[in-house]
Amino acid sequence: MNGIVRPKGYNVSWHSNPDIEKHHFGHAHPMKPWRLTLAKGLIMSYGMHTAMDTYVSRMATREELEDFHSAEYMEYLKTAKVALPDDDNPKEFNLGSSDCPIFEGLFNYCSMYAGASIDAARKLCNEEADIAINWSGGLHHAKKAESSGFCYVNDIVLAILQLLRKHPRVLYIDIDVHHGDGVEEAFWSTDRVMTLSIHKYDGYQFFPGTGDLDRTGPDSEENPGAHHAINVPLADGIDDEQYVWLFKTIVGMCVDRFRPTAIVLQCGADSLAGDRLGRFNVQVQGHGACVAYCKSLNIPLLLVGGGGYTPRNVARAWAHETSIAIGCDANLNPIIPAHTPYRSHFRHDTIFPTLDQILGEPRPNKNPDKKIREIVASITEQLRFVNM
Ligand code: TV7
Ligand code: CA
Ligand code: ZN
Repeated sequence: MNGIVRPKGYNVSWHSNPDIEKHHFGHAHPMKPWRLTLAKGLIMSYGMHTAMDTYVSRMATREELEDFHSAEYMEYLKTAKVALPDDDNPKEFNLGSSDCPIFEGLFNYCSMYAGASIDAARKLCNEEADIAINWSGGLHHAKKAESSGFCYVNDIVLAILQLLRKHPRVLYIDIDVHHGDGVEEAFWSTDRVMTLSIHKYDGYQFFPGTGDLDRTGPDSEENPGAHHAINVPLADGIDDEQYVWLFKTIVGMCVDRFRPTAIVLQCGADSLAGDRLGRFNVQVQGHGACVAYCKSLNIPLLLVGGGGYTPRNVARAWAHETSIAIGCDANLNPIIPAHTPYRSHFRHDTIFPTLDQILGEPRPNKNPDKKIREIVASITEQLRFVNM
């Protein structure tokens, strides 16, 4: 068929649950769990599932959720009554805003995507997988006792806590267009997790408004977390060439200095060109090159999803990245198989839609090369203080 062969001596585990995809945030809300159905359809129509260990994920238990979240917040999340969002009366724990509405089945939705990330992390811990994938996870804004930016439970923090049971050092990398503030905050005071987020930053307006270059960790040198937060603030329109160069350069330096024994990569697809909320001009190729680079490091790797608000592009990116994980990307026919479910969603002005060609007006690039080099210089300086 498409030359999908299970890689020898290399295991990729894929964690998903069709029940997650059925939840709705509300009519106009940009977060559409249904994009996962579209991605899964693409992955399966290429036959990629035959090259992975596939698991239908279970719900995280209350105890597991409370490894990070407060019991009061989890109780409220479980019992909150569905109501129309009201921004003027933000409820307890920031629940019930238009960003974080209380919808039907909310607690089950959260438990399921968290369960999938926890399971995926455990596969890496017991060495049953070299790469573990949960495209329904990556919800990086959730705090200990607060929902934020479409995120209620922080599955990434929960997965990293699992990894830390076995791994001395975990590198967290976040290529979502938004700043990974929840994960950064959770591990702010430890030197066992280094967090690196690349994001759009304009000082105040673009959500969540944090992630400036000089936010590198606690100010006190006595605090082990000092220098272990890395932020790459960018302007609109960054292209593949700049983005991939930055990614490889900075991740390469982090790995050299920090020597992580596990890596978690949040693959938020809202950094792609044409995203409804994003501002960048990254292509499926460039986004995927970040995944390929992490794989090439030969360190246990957890891939999670995240943002992504133009569903056909999200599905393309995550299907392409699944093919990179199992190593069949070079043999894949770029033309989307005729039997792909919802194939018409991928068709625009072409009869034969492809996996890599995404639709989206290029945005003017506001990132001068000089600025990109200055960011690298600043992070090089920061990493001199990290000595493992
Ligand atoms: C990880 N941007 C999450 C990214 C979270 C971004 C925001 C919206 C938005 C919400 C809607 C909606 C929207 C077209 C876009 C300050 C506000 C401004 C709500 C209208 N349309 C991730 C969160 C961000 C909800 N929030 O990183 C219902 O855009 O900027 C804000 C906050 C207050 C609330 N209003 C937006 O990608 C998964 N929200 C339509 C309907
Ligand atoms: Ca990011
Ligand atoms: Zn995002």
